Amino acid sequence: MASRPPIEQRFARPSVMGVVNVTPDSFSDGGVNYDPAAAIASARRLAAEGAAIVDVGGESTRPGSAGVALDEELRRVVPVLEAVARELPVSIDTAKAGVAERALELGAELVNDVTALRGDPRLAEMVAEHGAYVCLMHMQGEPRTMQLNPSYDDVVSDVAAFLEERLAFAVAAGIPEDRVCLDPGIGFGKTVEHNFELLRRLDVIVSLGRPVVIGFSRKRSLGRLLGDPDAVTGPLSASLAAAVTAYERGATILRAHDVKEHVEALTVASAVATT
Ligand code: HH2
Repeated sequence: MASRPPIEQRFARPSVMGVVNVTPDSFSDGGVNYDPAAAIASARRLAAEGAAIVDVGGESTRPGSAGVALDEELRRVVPVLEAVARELPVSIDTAKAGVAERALELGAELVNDVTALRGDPRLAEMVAEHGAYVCLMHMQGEPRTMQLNPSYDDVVSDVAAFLEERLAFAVAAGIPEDRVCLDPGIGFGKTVEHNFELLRRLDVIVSLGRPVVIGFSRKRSLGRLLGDPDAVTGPLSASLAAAVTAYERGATILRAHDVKEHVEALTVASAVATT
């Protein structure tokens, strides 16, 4: 098992996780990084702009998407990982053990699994064997159908109970607790109100004792809150406000597409918090 510091030491609060979607169909970027050369250049740019880690993904999880086969996901991400995973801090956004294994062999240090180790029975073991960091994210349902009728008794306590259970599952599978971070999964089986309630009461998720990741960047709830009921994305201005308020409520890692602007906004917010 690789020796690594606890994730809270590895990623200071706040840290920005830059997004590189090597996909033709992500909701947020219209396929700009589907070409490997473009994805490699983007990863390097995001790191230079101050991303603490670059999250490389080969499968869109936007509402309505059906997923991709293992071979296709590998075909998309491997050339990018080969070029950058030993040069930059990299996470792999995947639910497949076969993709995670290749990424970890190529130098990725974190597995970002939107299924919180429920999607592939081999993934927990893979993370444990490699001593990798892992992000466990909450999602109600699956991407294809998750936005049809999201419902909770109380979204914050339901998500907290889920994350607590998945953390216990990860630890039982041999993943040290100090390698795990948790994410309430903004936009994954949630209405606009659910997403904002999760931010409003983020302290409940933070009190689980693990670093919290928030990915509000460009998400449709931002565009819908601003008055467009059919929005499929949200603007940068709103993404920055969501990231800063998440940070102020205790989030550690902010997952974002526009890294430079997020680093600048969070630098100001953290100067206020610590001086
Ligand atoms: N959001 C997306 C994908 N992965 N991972 C975590 N931990 N948290 C998130 O909020 C999250 C995530 C969706 O955003 P994006 O990658 O831009 O889009 P797509 O899934 O369409 O590629």
